[in-house]
Amino acid sequence: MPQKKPLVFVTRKLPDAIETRMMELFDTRLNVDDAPMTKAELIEAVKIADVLVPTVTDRIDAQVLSQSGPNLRLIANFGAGVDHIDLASARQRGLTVTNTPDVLTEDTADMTMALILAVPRRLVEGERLIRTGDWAGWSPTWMLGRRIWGKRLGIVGMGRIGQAVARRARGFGLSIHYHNRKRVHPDIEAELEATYWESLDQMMARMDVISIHCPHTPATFHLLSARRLKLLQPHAYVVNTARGEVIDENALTRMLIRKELAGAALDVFEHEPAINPKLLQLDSVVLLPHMGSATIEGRLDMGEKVLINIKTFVDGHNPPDRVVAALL
Ligand code: 8YV
Repeated sequence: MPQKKPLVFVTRKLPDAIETRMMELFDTRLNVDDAPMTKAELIEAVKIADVLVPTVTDRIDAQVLSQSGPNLRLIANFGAGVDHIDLASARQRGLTVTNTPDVLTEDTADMTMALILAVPRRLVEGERLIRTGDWAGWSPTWMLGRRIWGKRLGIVGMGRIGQAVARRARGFGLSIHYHNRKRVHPDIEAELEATYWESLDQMMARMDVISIHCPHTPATFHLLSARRLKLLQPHAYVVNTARGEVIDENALTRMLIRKELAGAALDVFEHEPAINPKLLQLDSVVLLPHMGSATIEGRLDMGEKVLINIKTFVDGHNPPDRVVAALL
């Protein structure tokens, strides 16, 4: 007798190639219209699904999980960050949770590097001037930015993405400093000529650019609090391609308005897709709509990882990218 295929619910539109393979392998419910699912729709899905494939836009909280049916055993997240999933509840309910690490490291690091360059060199401001027809011609003292070469970059969170950013940044003449829960291996420190700061406060006070690369967890919520942001020097820049919740967005905005900071480049926000409207008025910020890992290649690789995680799990093996591992 052929085995019944597992029922897989995909919450958002994924690349066609991934969806097609998903349809071949599993009894799959797609969301081809790509409308974000409401809480009620998520609850309906977890009631009957064997596997849920959410993304960063789905809040899989304790309330949603409390309604899950007896079949739900795997949450195969499309994305590396899992802060939108209540992992404690998932663990309690004996669920396995997987994610898609590694494959978005280089793309996210590229975008971070672009942002590290964009604000000090006033890239977007300059482009806007051209489009509005406000460029009257070159002048030696007009549109001056700040030099990157020779400055200090403070990386908060020296995991895969932090290290990939450090490698790029060295090519641009930045010296690498970092704060991490754990000091990285001496070989990596040596390769990157990186200086470790056990005290984030101490590092913040000395850097020219701060870039965030830690996950959002209860421990890192508002890690860059109003108090910590005040430690930054007025010529410093803040870059965030990790999670908005790691920075107190309102405190950052206030400091930018008062010119207590030179600028910020943000790809993520505390209440996405809502943004503090005051940020939109500022020339000293570059704002992107959470597109750090948004490449066609990256999305296909992420989808492949999701497929492998589901397939290995339903075949009775440990999926490779376990964030929460239920005892099999
Ligand atoms: C993804 C991300 O686009 O993977 C992550 O954690 O932040 C993004 O790069 C998104 O999460 C997909 O769910």
